[in-house]
Amino acid sequence: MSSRRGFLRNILAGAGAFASTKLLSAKEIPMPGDQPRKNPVGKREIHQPEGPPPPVETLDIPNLPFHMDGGVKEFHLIAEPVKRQIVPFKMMDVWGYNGSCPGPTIQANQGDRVRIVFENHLPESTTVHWHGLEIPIAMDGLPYVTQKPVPPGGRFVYEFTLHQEGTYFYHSHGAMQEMMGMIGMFILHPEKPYQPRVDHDYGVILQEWAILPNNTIPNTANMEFNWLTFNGVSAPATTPLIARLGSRVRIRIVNLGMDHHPMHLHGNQFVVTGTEAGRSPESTWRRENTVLVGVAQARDLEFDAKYPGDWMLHCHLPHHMMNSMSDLLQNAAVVEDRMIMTTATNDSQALSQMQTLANSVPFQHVHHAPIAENANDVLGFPQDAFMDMGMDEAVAKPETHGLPRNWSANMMGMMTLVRVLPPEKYDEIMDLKRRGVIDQPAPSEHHHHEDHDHH
Ligand SMILES: [Cu+2]
Repeated sequence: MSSRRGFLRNILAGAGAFASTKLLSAKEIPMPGDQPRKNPVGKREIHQPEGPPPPVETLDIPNLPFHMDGGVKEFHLIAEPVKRQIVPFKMMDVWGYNGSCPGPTIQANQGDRVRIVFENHLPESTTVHWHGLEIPIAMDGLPYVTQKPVPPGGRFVYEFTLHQEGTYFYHSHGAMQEMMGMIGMFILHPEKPYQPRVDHDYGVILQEWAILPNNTIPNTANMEFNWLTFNGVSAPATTPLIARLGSRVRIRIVNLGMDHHPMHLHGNQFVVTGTEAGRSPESTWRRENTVLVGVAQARDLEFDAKYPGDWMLHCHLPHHMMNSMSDLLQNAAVVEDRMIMTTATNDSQALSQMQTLANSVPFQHVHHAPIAENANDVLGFPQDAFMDMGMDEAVAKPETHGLPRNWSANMMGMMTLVRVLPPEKYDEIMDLKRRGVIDQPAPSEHHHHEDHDHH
């Protein structure tokens, strides 16, 4: 397999000129909650026993704005096709709501009367189902049974009173539309604040996609998922969850896909304080560090952030800790001993494809993870050496400020970091966020190869 190492080297060394593209907007999203924050996040006292609970942050996903119409909170929700960049080198054509996939997060309070004016900008009929909400049957969003499907260009007004609290979600009730991405979080803040109070409240939606190489449209009937996302992006494009040292953190995780995900947090124990049915009694809380989030379920985790560090939060299924390499595995030299079906390509076609990819994304060198001289003589090589591709610059944002060089190289699929930061470092990142500054990591110690640059 003499071509293997050369192929690998070409992939990994092919660092194109760095294009300073801003891939994901890191700007702060205005919160729809009624209660404005009394203090800027960075100045908030640690672990306040009193005061309004923080709003939920679904990183990489906006909130759905509302306005008051008399006593009713009115939201406008539009189903439509969406382009979603999963990682710097992969774009998806999916369906979602209001330009976002997953759809924007709806936040309301227990006791609110809400009206969701829904418009369908899809080329086919759809409805919206409110998962777990106890509402009148006419509002349930089940096509033909509780309402007529909303035709393309049509609209339907959902209106109901929210008497529950907890982590819920909305989604299309068409199975294939679900797999095209049509889900969003629906947070119901409790009338009586949960105890103990948390300082950070994050939301994460788990999804999976089957996208063939050279394609951008998910195959919604396929069972081989090659892209696994948190809030519509895969690591290393996932935005780290920032927590101030000494704070209490809640993470709400929702799963809508074909697989269950054992979600694991490094270095900390948490308790599961809620499910898709709302808050659980404290007597049921037990210490865990891995929680299985089944399809259609929600799990709220809480823990005290008492250990400083960048702790990984990830799905522990190995195949969900990868980004699709099938796009890259079209080279017979790499593929011949693996059961991976690909389109027919010869070595030079595959290499030129790889070069295009390498030139479009500032992959970094992997000199930090060297391979043995005799690597090609070892059966099974390459495994992770094939996968590690750093792209710190391409995914840089305020929340990645200060991470070690090449942190992104081993981040793939359903992974993110929970960064428990001492107050000064925490404040620094909050300040970068407020000012909308995209932090650029320190330049690599290694030079970039220029010989494969654009011509
Ligand atoms: Cu998983």
